[in-house]
This record gives sequence, structure tokens and C-alpha cells, in this order.
Amino acid sequence: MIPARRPLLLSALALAVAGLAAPARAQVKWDLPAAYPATNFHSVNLQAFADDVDKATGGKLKITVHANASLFKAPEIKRAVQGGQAQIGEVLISNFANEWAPFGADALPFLADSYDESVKLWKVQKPLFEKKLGEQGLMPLYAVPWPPQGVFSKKALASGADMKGIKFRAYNPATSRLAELLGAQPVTVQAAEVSQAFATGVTDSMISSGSTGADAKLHEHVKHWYDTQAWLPKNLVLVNKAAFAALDKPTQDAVLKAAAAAEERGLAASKKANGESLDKLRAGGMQILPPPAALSADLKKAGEVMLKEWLDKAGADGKALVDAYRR
Ligand code: PCA
Repeated sequence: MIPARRPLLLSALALAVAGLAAPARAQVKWDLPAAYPATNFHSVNLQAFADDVDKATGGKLKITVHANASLFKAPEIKRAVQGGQAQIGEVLISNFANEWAPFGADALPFLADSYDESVKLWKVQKPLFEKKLGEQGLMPLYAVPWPPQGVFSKKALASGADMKGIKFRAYNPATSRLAELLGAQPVTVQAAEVSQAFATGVTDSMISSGSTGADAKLHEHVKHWYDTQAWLPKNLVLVNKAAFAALDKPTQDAVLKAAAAAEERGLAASKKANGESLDKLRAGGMQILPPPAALSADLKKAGEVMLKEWLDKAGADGKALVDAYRR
């Protein structure tokens, strides 16, 4: 049925009023899927970022953080943001090295293996990433490194040879390849399921941070952590470009400002989490050990193979990146 005629002037007036009122009142809601527990320093930092944006925009942009892979699993988050199922998300960028090799640069053993080097690597990665992600309808907002990666193992390790045949949990293509080169059996398990994987014997070892070990209460299942400081993989917060473009300018500025603050705060939080989580694991009965020389040497050898393979795959982009990083 056709609705009763309304005086034309009145509906025009109603439209004009709605149009004027909309920008002031409209609230935009964004979902932010993330893959790590709500108490992890990355997630705490995401929440602080969302709170900063809320405050700076007077509640106009509300970002809801969905921690612990509750909305999407870690490897699905990038595609979800690309496809607009989520407007913003946090990814472990090296998870996507098979898509484009430079995404994996921060998971190459011993290329950038300290906080300072990790920051330096990000500086040269960022412009390249902006271009590549831009082509995919995405925009990087900020990056935060995980603490240095060390080897968790149920059995004591003296060298790479001790890892032959043992089950080794992987979290990205680089950790799978490292396992293969060491003769271990890679099994991919996302962080949210690490505790269960060790408890049920799905895996006996992995390389990761003390932070993820403490999140998973790994001291209950594993007695050794070797402080190999092999690399510091980064979490990257990505936004859907169209969703960002739809914001008004002051809101966009608030997001960028909060992102810059989150990058700085996240770096400090990572350093703090590194010490605290190792203390927690130690208190729980795990031995926090310097790596035996032979284990370090074997990891370095594997790292050299991986860098060569990566340079082959990454082509001109990879060479430019490594050259700029080493300059
Ligand atoms: N924790 C994440 C990635 C690197 C890290 O330290 C994980 O183990 O999945």
C-alpha cells in the first residue's frame, strides 16, 4: 500500500534536519579481532588504543576489541579486515609471508634480533607495507614487536641435533621451515591453543616469547626455555581503507594519533612483559637458560639458509629492504 501523502514541504524539512543532525550524533562502531588473550600486553595495548580513540572523539568512534581469536582465528584476521567483515584487526604480519615474502622479514632468524634492530627494521618495512597493503585495500596503523624468541622444550637440548624428530609447534611459515631444517616435525598451532597442544602431547617444543609461554602457563608442561633471542616478530594493526575513508577528518586524526601513541606504549610494554613473563615461568619451575653454543650455532646455520631462501622469493623488494636495513 502507498502511504498517505505527506505535505512535501514537511518531509523536505525533516530530511534537512536529519541531515544536519546526523554528523553530530552518528556513532561509528568498529570490531577489532585479535588473536591473543585479553591479558596479553598486545591486547591490553589494543584496549588502551580503543579507549584513547573513544575519548578523543567524544564517543563517536567505538572500537570493540575481540581478544583471544574469539571473532576470527589468527590467520583469518587479515582477510576479514580486507573483506570488511571487521573494520580493523591485529595480525602477526609474518603469518602472511607466503602471500608476499617481505611480510616475513621480521621472522628471519637473527636478521633483527634485538628491540633496537626490530624498530630499525620496522622503519624500512613500513613504507613498503603501506604500498603493498594499500593495494589490498588496507592501511597499517601501528606495529609492536613480541619479545625475543627462545626455544621451549620438554627435553633438555644441547644442539640442533637434539631436536631431530621432536614435535615442534609452529605459528607462521618461518617457524615451520625452521623446524624442517632442524629435522623436527612442525605442527601449526595458534597461540590460543598452545597450552592444550603441550598438555595433550600434540607438541613437545616451540620457539616463541616468554610472554606467550606465560600466557599458556607452559611451566606446567615444559621445563626448559633457551634464551636464543632469535628474532622479534611483530603484530600489526591494520584498518580497512574504505572504513577509514568513511570517517570524518577529526576522527581520522584521532585514530592516527592514538595509533602513534600505541606504537610507543606497545614497545615499552613488550620490554616489560619480557622480563615479567620470564620471572613468572621461572617461579613456576621452568629453567630459563642461556642457549648452549651448539644450539645457537645450529639455529644460526638454519637462519642463513632461510635468509637465502627468503631473498630468492622476495626479489627486488626483499633486496631493497635488507639493503636499507643494513645501511
Ligand atoms: N607469540 C606468538 C607469536 C610470537 C610470540 O612470541 C605465538 O607464539 O603465537
